[in-house]
Amino acid sequence: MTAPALPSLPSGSSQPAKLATNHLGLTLKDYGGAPSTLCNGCGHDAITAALIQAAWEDGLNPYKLAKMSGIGCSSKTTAYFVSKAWGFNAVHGRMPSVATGAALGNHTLQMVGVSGDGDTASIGIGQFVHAIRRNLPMVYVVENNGVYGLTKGQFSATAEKGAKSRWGDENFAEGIDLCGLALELGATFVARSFSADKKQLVPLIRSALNHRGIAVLDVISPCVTFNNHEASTKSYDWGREHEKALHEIGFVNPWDAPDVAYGDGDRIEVPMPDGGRITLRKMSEDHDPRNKDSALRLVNQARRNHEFLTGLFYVNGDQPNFVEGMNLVDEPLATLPASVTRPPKSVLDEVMESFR
Ligand SMILES: Cc1ncc(C[n+]2csc(CCOP(=O)(O)OP(=O)(O)O)c2C)c(N)n1
Ligand code: SF4
Ligand SMILES: [Mg+2]
Repeated sequence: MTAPALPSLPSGSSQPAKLATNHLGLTLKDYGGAPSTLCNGCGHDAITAALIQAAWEDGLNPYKLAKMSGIGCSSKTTAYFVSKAWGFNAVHGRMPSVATGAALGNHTLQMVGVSGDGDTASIGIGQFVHAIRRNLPMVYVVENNGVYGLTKGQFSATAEKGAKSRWGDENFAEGIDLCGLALELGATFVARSFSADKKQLVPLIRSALNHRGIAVLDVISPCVTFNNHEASTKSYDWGREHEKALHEIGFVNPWDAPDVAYGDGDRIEVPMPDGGRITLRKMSEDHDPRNKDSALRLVNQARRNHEFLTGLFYVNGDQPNFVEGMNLVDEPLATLPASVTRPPKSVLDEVMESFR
């Protein structure tokens, strides 16, 4: 990915004056992308709508966004939002390595990765593990439908043991719980949501966008073509009947209206590094998302009880991210002149001499 010379943002003057604008003067439409080619009703498209809404509400600069993905129906999502942003569609399961390079090349970009359960938990699991271990500064969305949608609905590694396929065969292996895995690996932001729950998903994405390290968002996203039948635990019906939200979540940026109201009573506020804050109002559990032991207990309990628990499990905004740990210069490496990035032979000779 080459370093962007940032063009100025459109004035929005081509939009009718009545359309609402965010703090950059952009309308929701400015955050749109190419028309989706996914099946009608696919959960992934609802996540796209939530991503667009969150990016608009949060006033994300489209020219400062890098959308990263792998391969799968889910990985096509990055084409369907913020068309003015940068983007890279990597090899299957290899998005984290490309994102790592992009983060080092230009650490001023906001990185959003979109992957699938196959792309992440099957072929890409090694890459996922190291992106978390390094606290790569990115929002990592897994559009989790329990199957390889693009290749006709085989079970993925997140399908529960005993889950039935559309054709009636049974999954013999235990499924991987991506939130549990992320917590064990030290992820600094871990949440689960449901593609049909936009009210919860939008503030979760906004919170993730304002996190300084890796923000893992496991979003259950029904595949209407291959995994939306009666025996599925990743269908719309199952999700709607079983979803148990931990809390009512909101996100407030410094430029949001000061009178944004989130009800009182059992409310936690989590300040974010850039001055924004996450607001949480207790719903089903007494859980403080700054408490990792409690997060692990809840995720494990939900897994044991076959419950579909959603919300923000854990957040820790204090840990340095991968780029901070690298002690990079302030200017993006990608825009440094060759005279700085390629020292002349005389400098290399000096280095070699110092080893003699
Ligand atoms: C190296 C490699 N192996 C296998 C494939 C075939 N393939 C394409 S997408 C995919 C699975 C995608 O599943 P998932 O990430 O869950 O996305 P979904 O389509 O379900 O959204 C597979 C196995 C490939 N493209 N490249
Ligand atoms: S096959 Fe499944 S995952 Fe792929 S677009 Fe269709 S509904 Fe979505
Ligand atoms: Mg899938």
